[in-house]
Amino acid sequence: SETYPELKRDSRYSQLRQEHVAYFKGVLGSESAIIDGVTNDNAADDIEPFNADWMRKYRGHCKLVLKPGSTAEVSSILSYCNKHGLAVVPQGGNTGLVGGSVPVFDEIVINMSRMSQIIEFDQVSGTLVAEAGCILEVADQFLASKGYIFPLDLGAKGSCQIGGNLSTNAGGLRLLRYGSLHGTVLGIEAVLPDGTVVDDLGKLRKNNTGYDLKQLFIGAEGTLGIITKVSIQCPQRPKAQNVAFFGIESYEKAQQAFREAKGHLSEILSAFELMDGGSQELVRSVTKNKKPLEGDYPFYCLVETSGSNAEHDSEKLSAFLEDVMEKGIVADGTLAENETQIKALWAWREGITESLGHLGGTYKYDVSIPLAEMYQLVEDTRARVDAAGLLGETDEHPVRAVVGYGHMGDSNLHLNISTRRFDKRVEQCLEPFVYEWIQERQGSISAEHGLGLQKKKYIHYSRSETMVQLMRSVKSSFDPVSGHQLSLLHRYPYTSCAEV
Ligand code: FAD
Ligand code: 2HG
Ligand code: ZN
Repeated sequence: SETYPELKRDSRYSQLRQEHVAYFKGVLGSESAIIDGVTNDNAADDIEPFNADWMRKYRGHCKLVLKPGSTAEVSSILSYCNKHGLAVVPQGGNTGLVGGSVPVFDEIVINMSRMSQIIEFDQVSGTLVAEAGCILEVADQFLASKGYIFPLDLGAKGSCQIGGNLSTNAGGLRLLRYGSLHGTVLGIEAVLPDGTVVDDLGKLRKNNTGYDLKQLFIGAEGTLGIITKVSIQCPQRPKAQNVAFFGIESYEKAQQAFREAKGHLSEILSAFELMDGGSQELVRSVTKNKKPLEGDYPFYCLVETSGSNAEHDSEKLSAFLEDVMEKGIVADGTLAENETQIKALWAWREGITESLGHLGGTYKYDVSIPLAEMYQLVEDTRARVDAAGLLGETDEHPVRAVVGYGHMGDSNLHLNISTRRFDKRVEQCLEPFVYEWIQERQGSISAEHGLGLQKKKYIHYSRSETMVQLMRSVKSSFDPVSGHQLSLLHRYPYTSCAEV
């Protein structure tokens, strides 16, 4: 492939032939469930969106997209691919940010968008069962009509699917409040590489009978099987939500504000997000929206509360704001007074990824580092890129800005290097520098986005050889054929044809 000259297609994987396509057409029945570029040269344009990722950074060359409509169809497809040595890549909403959701070479895309039904909901316990292709926002709107909320929220909610969310173990904006999917997911149904259906779609909160194997699929990025159904515990939708937005003079003070927020707001605190001045300036330059605060600050925090009494929560939030301003921790702040203002404030945080997407290419590092040192990574990276002569305001500099933001409440930083165009010199300046920096501090090179193609080869910066070997053996038990023969670990399901 010209896209990845450093990677080689593993020749043990078969090339797609007409007879394979004929089999899949028989399984799927409906014309709209298959995009066939193998026997039809005119399908290239229709296939393109399935080959390119959200950032336009990763691109495959698949010629066949299959959209199964049932677990039985997923099972027939995988079992046939396994027998015939055909490589596949599972795809949800294709909003992943690490190059995991698109092919590398000519893997068949198994797109889950047709499996989007809500299957059942229990009004008393709050248990939702849905197909994996259900869009996160659709699930959440359904739950809103019942007085419940999906325990995960993120900027891509309008496109990402719950099966994709589980597969990346997405964290998002309210992990602080609702915890990780490892805690809220009650059960899954999945199909293994050989077509075996794993029925672990339990609805029990407690079940200590042996290993909790469903946990392995959460965050597996499709390497162990395709998730087809999900059962998840949903909390009551909070009756009241309030949001405050602060301008802060230093990172030190942002940490103090976080401590104070926990003290003042305790059980109603539902998000504490950090944005640096650079990230907010980029959002402003794209959206042209009026900034929430008059002045410019090096840091901003967004604090959200979710509770059952708007007046009581708002009093608490105002008292908190007053206190931190009096103590000189926060330089300026504003409180949203209604739903529209809440949305407008959140847009300054949720809209960063999309705004950066309009400006060119972004190199993204999604990392966990102990809070005290978290922002130092942004400063050190900026200094390095600058020293290499890559950062500047004019077109000959590939890098426009080095910014940081993220889920401060979870010690999860998003370091983003916004470029005018993707440029290998920038990548070489950043990698392995960033990964080494994180390793020195025992951080994680993937806090919530996964490894994908981007970080597959860097796993050792965050995991010991023993851990990687254990992961290999798990992969081999779920996928004896490709797991064993190719020792593939990450990103590639059972049968991706990239040799790494
Ligand atoms: P895809 O991108 O299609 O796939 C992701 C991975 O899962 C791939 O490896 C794919 O092969 C695999 N996969 C997909 N579906 C299945 C399935 N049914 N079975 C097995 N494997 C499957 N992530 C966060 O953690 N927190 C955030 O706050 C956040 N915000 C985002 C904001 C924006 C604007 C964007 C574009 C992305 C954001 N992301 C965030 C990244 C992304 O991980 C999530 O959007 C989401 O979890 C991916 O879901 P998806 O359905 O798009 O999956
Ligand atoms: C977020 O928190 C997402 O907004 C995306 O995880 C982060 O674009 C990014 O780097
Ligand atoms: Zn995030």
